[in-house]
Amino acid sequence: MKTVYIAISADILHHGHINLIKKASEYGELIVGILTDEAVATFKRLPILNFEERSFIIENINGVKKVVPQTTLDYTENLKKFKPDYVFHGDDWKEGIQSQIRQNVINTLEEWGGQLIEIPFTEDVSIDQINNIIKNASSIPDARRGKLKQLISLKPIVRTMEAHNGLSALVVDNAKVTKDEQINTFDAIWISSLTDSTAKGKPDIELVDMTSRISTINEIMEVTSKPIILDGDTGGLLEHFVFNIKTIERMGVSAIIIEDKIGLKKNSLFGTDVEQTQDNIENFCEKISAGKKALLTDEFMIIARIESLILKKGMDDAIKRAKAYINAGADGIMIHSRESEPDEIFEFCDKFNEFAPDVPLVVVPTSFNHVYEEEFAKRGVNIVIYANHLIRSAYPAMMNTAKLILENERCKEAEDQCLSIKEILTLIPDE
Ligand code: SPV
Ligand code: MG
Repeated sequence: MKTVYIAISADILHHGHINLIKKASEYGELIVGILTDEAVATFKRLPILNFEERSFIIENINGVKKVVPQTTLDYTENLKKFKPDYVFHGDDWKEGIQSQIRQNVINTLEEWGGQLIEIPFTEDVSIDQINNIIKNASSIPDARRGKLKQLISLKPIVRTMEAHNGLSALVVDNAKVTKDEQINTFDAIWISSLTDSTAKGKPDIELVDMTSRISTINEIMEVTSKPIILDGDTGGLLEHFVFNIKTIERMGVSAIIIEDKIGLKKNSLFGTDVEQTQDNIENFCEKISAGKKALLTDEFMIIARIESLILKKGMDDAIKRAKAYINAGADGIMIHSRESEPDEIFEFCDKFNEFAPDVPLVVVPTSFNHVYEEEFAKRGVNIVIYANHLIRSAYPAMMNTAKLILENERCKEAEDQCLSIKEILTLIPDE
């Protein structure tokens, strides 16, 4: 009896898959590689059904002999293990991101004389349309809120980018780069106090009030489906925090990060150049505990942000606070630094892993910007936040265009810097 192998994620099942299974099973005993939850989350998007559910469906389809996990998009590991005589796939992977995966299949099969059989792609299935329906459905609050916790459990690191209005949020939601057989996208959206304030022409001193911040969150939620992490500044007065946090949770935000400062808050990247006061441990723990008590779901996360390194209070203080904040109920810790080298952040990570390896850890590498995500992930960081990069790149581009027009006293010279009129008219679809 010959053996046949196919690999699918099986999260959305359509007649194209059944067609493939039917044809493949005619050639021998069919083994179906099901992409693991980690693989689907890394290479596609968060799975709707988990691995066990997807496997159960597939192993009960006529013609399937057995299902096995496939941990990456690449088939090589499983092919070497099962040495199938045939691999089946639709003929739609000759170009684009999957072409290298296809080549690896051909090369591996050659080792024992196996064969790749490609069947015509089922034309009348629109995966884009199905994905759009899922995207819209997953933007509602109850579907969106839990996504951050899910991503933390499934991805080596949750890649998060700031947004400060609808347009920048669309960039975060839609930016996509194909690289080394995988598609890189952002996983989550950071609503930064710095960029939300800057976009309104205001300083980052908790001057932009909660009503205004909620309006920014709404604007961003209307056009995106990715999970949202809110920069909650100091959280304000405890008495206000417990109300605000309920509103944010109800809206479908996934997490709030509050920093252990009091008084007039200034941006952390000023460090000790300006006067900033750290809250005492007891007070801040009380705020965390009160916040946790006010919540209605266990999906929403309160992440405590430690400012000890920013304020030059030392590593021991940072570690002491991390322990206390976790004991008070914090669902995660953000450690911040404004050093250009990551040494103190790495030292914190190492120490943190000794007592809280399972508590999500967040970093914001604005100043230690040369560190790759992979390095952070290896050190146990779960979320990396690019906290201000869209607005910082937009401003010089706008200023440059403004100056070109002033210099030339007409707008022709600025044209090359701009989106074409056709592009801006079609950038936002009207339905
Ligand atoms: C923000 O983005 O507003 C932050 C991060 O709080 S930082 O600016 O680095 O303090
Ligand atoms: Mg901030």
